[in-house]
Amino acid sequence: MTEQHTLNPITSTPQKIIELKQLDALSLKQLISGEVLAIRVPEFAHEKTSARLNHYIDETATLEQYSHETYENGRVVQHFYGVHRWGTPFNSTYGKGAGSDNQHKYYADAAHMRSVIDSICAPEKPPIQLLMEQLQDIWPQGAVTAAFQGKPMFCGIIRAMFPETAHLSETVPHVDCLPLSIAELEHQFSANIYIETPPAGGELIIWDTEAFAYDEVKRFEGAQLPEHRLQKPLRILPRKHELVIINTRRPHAICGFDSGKRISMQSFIGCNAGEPFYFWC
Ligand SMILES: O=C(O)CCC(=O)C(=O)O
Ligand SMILES: [Fe+2]
Repeated sequence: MTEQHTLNPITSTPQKIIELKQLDALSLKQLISGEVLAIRVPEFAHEKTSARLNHYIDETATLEQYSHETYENGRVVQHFYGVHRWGTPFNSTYGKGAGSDNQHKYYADAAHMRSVIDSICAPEKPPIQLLMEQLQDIWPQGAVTAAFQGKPMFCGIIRAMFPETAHLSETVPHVDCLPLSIAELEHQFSANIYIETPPAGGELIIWDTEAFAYDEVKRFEGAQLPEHRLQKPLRILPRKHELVIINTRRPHAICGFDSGKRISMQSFIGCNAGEPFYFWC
């Protein structure tokens, strides 16, 4: 991508990024309406849980490249933007038929990862599970593991970034949007719980522009996002153990860093009026 998206010093609009001790329904409504662009909950993950997960990721887990999909001439094209992953993401099934090996692997890995992550975090709950339970308490329709194809999906993939490749994400603002053919969602959010953060850098940038509609997501597939939608970047420097929720149909990007690691447990969260929040990744 070109220099034009290189991130400048950021103008801040503090009231659009809110920080809470605990999630509440009003803040979620503001996120859904677009009044608020990000919710931050510091100290969301238990210190011990982050330590246990980090230890396992260092010693045992096999990391792979996490790619981001675009569609070019109707074909799914996967790009590597410097994010590694532990766990199999749903976008690995895109462009593969029903019953494909990729689909079998996705659901098999989802079940496997659930039990591995549960046992690493025990006796605590995995942070993404804690989030789902809090939403069950505070949101009228609660929150569920998505099963858009009839089987429970994966929630809580591990995303890991390292100094050597982290910068690849910086100049490539992206939006994440589940294909309409899988489920029609009014809104798509992501929750990242940062279990390791670098000493400096690694900011999450979210642009203050309308969330992209389905037809806009389609129009800009495989292309640069339009410059006029990349005018007002807001910067979030994630803290260790913090939860950050954003609308992933707004352009966002991650800044590079020179040392340390940046690791989060992530899930997408789908939202339709009158329905529970749907978790998947
Ligand atoms: O790592 C982050 O801070 C954001 C990750 C991201 O792009 C997403 O959750 O959609
Ligand atoms: Fe994203």
